[in-house]
Amino acid sequence: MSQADFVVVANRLPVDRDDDGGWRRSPGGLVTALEPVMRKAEGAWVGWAGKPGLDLEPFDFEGTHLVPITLSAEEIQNYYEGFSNDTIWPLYHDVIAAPRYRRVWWDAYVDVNRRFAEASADAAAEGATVWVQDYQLQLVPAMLRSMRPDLTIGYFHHIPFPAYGLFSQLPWRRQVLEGLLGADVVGFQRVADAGNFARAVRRQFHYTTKASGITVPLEDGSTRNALAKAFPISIDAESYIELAQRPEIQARAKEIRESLGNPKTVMLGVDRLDYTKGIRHRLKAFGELLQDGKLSVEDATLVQVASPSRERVEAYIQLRDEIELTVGRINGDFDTMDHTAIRYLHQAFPREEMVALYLAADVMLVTALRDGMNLVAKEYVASRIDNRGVLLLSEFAGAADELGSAIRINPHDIGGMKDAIMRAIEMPGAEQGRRMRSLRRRVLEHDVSDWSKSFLEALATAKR
Ligand code: GDG
Repeated sequence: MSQADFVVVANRLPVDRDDDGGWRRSPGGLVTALEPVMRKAEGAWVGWAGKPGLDLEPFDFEGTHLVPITLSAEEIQNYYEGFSNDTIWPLYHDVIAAPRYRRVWWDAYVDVNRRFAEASADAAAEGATVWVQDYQLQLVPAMLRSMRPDLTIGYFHHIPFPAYGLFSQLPWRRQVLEGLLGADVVGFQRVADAGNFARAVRRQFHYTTKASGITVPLEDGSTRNALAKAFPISIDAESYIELAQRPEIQARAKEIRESLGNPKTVMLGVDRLDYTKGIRHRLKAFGELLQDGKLSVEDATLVQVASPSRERVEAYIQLRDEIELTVGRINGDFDTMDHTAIRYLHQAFPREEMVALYLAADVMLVTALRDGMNLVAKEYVASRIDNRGVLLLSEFAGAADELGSAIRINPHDIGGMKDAIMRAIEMPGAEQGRRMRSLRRRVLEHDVSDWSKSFLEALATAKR
């Protein structure tokens, strides 16, 4: 079997299977982020193909060697829906929902992580660089290091790393830290995440940390160095600019506004339907503004795209019910024959339509209660080639560290959020332009290729 000098390991392969058995490049944060890197490197990608029990041989797709990992229906339940999405996800997002600690889930997580590590060890050439992605695979770095000490191993954590007081709830906290410390570089979205990780390592193992370096003792009495540092992820900004410049997408943006009855202000939310995104808080603020008579449906419509996500995990089923009840109530109370308060779409759209929505929206609402980065904020900014529009951005999203010219909000403060929405709606064009230009400068200067470049450079340096 051919072996690659560069291997990405992620829970999912970067492709989805059509009903007719063909493959399509999949949408979503991580794939969007890594696609340009992979295209250049001609590397291999190890991941699950997205369907239970699917047992496939490795194959090539658009210049990448894909190595599918088979997961049984039970493993998906325990490793993915259970430990990854019902233990780690809520714990790492500040226990917005209660994490569930189940030993059968942990056992499956260990087994599946080992399978990913073995497949990666097989796919990697002598001395190769392996880049492990995200919280589903926290044990892979150490497993891989023990199988293949010749490899250079990076790990990037796309979601927050919580404060020690929360992290320490995890019954398997030591195993998880040991797993991550197997990497030469452990990358995080925010400086605070890297700090939380280093603190957890100090508290659990009493290892020395200095600047971003962690000294990890080895069995033979020597030490190695692991770097824990922030590498804020970004987007392929050029591709959003290109879409935003297309006349048919601009025409579609106009059409969207017309179909909403041409309200003075179109507000937009785009999220996976997830309790971390603060969708309920956003609806509450908007509903109260209508109730208070500060806004009417002729003034403002909120378009909320809530793309379906993790639909078999209980907390998500419940959240969907709550959101849909709230949307129904607000629309029932305030809609007229010609205008709606909230145009709610529990659907996924093509990227072209997303950019048309970004162009149609005067105000973009990113109200996450906790979010690693939030790429939607950056996509909105990149798409605004007209330098208009206002971004409301939660301070609990990683993007807030970079996008200082957004209107910053605390989504728990409903009163503050209402004021911020009114300020955004009323913001003069000149101020919108000033802020948007500065936001765009940041996103265009630091796009996803800079992100991967800086991570991979740090990795190369760390190994040397
Ligand atoms: C995780 C972290 C971190 C959404 N609906 C549709 C659609 N999307 C696209 C967006 C964006 C992506 O999905 C979502 O990325 P986010 O960053 O906003 O959030 P997560 O999915 O939670 O991603 C996050 C990210 O990883 C990367 O590190 O920023 O903090 O939680 O690109 O546009 N795309 C299309 N149709 C949809 O309906 N085409």
